[in-house]
Amino acid sequence: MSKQFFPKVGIIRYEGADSRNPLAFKHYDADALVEGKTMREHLRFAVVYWHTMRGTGADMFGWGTARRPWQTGEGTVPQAIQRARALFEFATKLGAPFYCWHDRDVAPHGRTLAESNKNFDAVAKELKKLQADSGVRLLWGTAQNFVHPRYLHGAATSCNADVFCFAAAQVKKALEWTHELGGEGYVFWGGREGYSTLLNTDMKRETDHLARFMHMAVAYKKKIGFKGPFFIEPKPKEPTKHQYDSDAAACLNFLRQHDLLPHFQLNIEVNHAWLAGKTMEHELEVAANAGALGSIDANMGDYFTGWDTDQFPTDLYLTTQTMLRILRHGGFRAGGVNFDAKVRRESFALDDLFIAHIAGMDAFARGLKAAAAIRKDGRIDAFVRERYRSWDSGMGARIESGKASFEDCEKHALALGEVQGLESGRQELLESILNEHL
Ligand code: XUL
Ligand code: CO
Repeated sequence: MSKQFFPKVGIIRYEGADSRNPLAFKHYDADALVEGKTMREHLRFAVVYWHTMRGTGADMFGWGTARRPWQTGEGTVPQAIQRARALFEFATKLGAPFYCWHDRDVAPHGRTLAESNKNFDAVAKELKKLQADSGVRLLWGTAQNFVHPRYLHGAATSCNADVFCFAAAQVKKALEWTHELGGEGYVFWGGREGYSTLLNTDMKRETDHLARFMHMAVAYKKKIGFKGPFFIEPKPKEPTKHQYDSDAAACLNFLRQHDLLPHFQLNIEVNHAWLAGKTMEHELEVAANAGALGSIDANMGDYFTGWDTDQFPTDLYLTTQTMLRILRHGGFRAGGVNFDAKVRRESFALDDLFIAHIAGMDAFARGLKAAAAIRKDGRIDAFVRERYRSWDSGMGARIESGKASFEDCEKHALALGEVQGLESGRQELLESILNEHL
């Protein structure tokens, strides 16, 4: 075996709820069955290249605090290959079946597009070997169209058409490698696709360009034979003030308006939902109801810091509500639970990377088990069914089937005199039933 980056950490094993070993799973038992599928199949965990391999803990006020044994700066291709080996050692020891990348996480920016492409090719070839040796697969790839200064006004929505071409070229290349590496899907996160002031912005033109860009991507995907879904990742702000893909509903509206919906699903991220003033379960439900529930970026924000802190998801209410929605809608197909999360600046030790992922995986395993137990218990589902029973027959059924008019409703209401028998919504009862399973 080549050089190890985590020599003090072995394969992380399931030891059960009584274990006090920080480097063991207490709840994630990959082969255990839940609703007839293994936890591994349900959760489809993925490790991200950007935070886990390239994050240093730097913030707007201070330098990085973590020193990693692989190189973290922009670096060279040989250093990027070392970093790739570190990622695969990490994912293998953790038992994560998938990973995700941006093109520029994998390989350094070159001075020109041609040089960047060459760097990417060199490292991606190594990724292919590492995938084959380890069995770790690519959940999704994406193009990093937001770090380089050329994207300061946006990428696909830039006021400058040349910038659009650079962004298109990057997505083209990233799609080719996603396809070559057997990626399950491909993500678009419009990091700079938005604006800071309408005084300098032609919003109609920018969003039309974004739609044109997506249609080009669909055409290219077909051309190269990539079969996985495209995912759009909503986020309302940060870095821009108004991002066009602001939440699930805005994304779906954009996709429908531009005849793109058949080609796209959504990648819902917890912290982005919160920035949009929505819960994760709300965003999942909106996506699922449009047949567009694709994948999730698992993290969470901080209730008091109103920004994208990308913390590891350790909140059991969050993971339970998330897994309830996901189970209800039939589970992931091409998507999975991708840890778009970073260790705190203060958690700079190397083994914190393992501990944080274990905490997130255990929290999701508990959420999965609790969600399955709540479904088996059946009281919450039965309550919801009962709550809408007036729609199952009589006037309700006539309205649902489109057979009733306003005049019919008026006649019905006049005959009733007043609504009788409104029932309690019983939120507290339902919350306490959920708590019984935590
Ligand atoms: C940024 C974010 C991205 C996307 C991929 O907030 O979530 O890392 O997941 O570009
Ligand atoms: Co994300």
